[in-house]
Amino acid sequence: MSSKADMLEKIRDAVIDLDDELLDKLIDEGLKSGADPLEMIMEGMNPGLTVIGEGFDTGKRFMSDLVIAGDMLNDATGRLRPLIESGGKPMGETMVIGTVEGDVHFIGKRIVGAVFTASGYRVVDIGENKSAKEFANAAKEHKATVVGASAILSPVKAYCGNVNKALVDAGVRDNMIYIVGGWAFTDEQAEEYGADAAGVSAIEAIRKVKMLKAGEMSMLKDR
Ligand code: B12
Repeated sequence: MSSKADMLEKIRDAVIDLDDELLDKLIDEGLKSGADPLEMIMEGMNPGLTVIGEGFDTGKRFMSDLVIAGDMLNDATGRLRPLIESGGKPMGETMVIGTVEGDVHFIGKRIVGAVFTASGYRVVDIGENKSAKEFANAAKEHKATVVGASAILSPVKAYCGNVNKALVDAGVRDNMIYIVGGWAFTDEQAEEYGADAAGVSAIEAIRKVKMLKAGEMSMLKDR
């Protein structure tokens, strides 16, 4: 394989062509050549998904393409996740993460979980289509210091406000960082929904949580 950029482009094209066998082969080759698993996902597969998503928006792609792309990505990221997670030294804190009510996307959320595992968190993934109460119950049960709500679809992003309210009502909101994220989530929306920060990628999520903990970013005051 000639270069990293070349490899990432081939991965992107395999996703665009919905060619799962080729994607598998490219992942093997990438791993053999020492490529970073997270980079293969974020800079290879993700740009391919954007092309598929845009095609779906403009009527050139169908629901079946989203389903196939989702299955392919689920398999590929399932293979890579253990490699991303490895090496994390447990530091005694728990993150609870889930996808909010009305939304079933989970691939990105699982990558966020893997990155937090790699940073030493015990990650409790409560699943998809979860109510605000389920987030609050899990946060309380597991004494979470970080709660992450994934909201990929635009119409469900406001539901993150319900999660914040449930965390406040359960009396656990003051002792944690509440971070929201997903496709095209903005910091302004995060603030409006009572979250301390928004992350549009797994890397941004862990970076912002570390900054909030270190006091390099301020927590939301009016929860
Ligand atoms: C695969 C896919 C699906 C699969 C999901 C498979 C699965 N189980 O996850 C299926 C087929 C089920 C699906 C269904 C639908 N989908 Co869809 N889907 C996609 C697609 C192609 C890829 C999503 C993905 O996995 N991306 C890869 C991961 C790695 O990226 P990510 O999800 O963005 O996650 C990263 C960040 O967002 C962030 N992040 C994610 N979660 C969290 C959480 C926290 C706490 C933080 C901090 C950060 C964070 O970090 C992640 C890693 O870096 C996207 C297009 C795209 N470009 O993303 C459309 C897309 C998300 N889908 C879309 C739509 C419209 C739908 C449907 C409504 C279609 C329909 N008409 O039925 C349904 C909704 C079903 C539902 N109720 O949820 C739209 C959303 C548009 C919008 N403005 O809301 C998109 C953008 C496509 C498009 N351009 O039109 N979809």
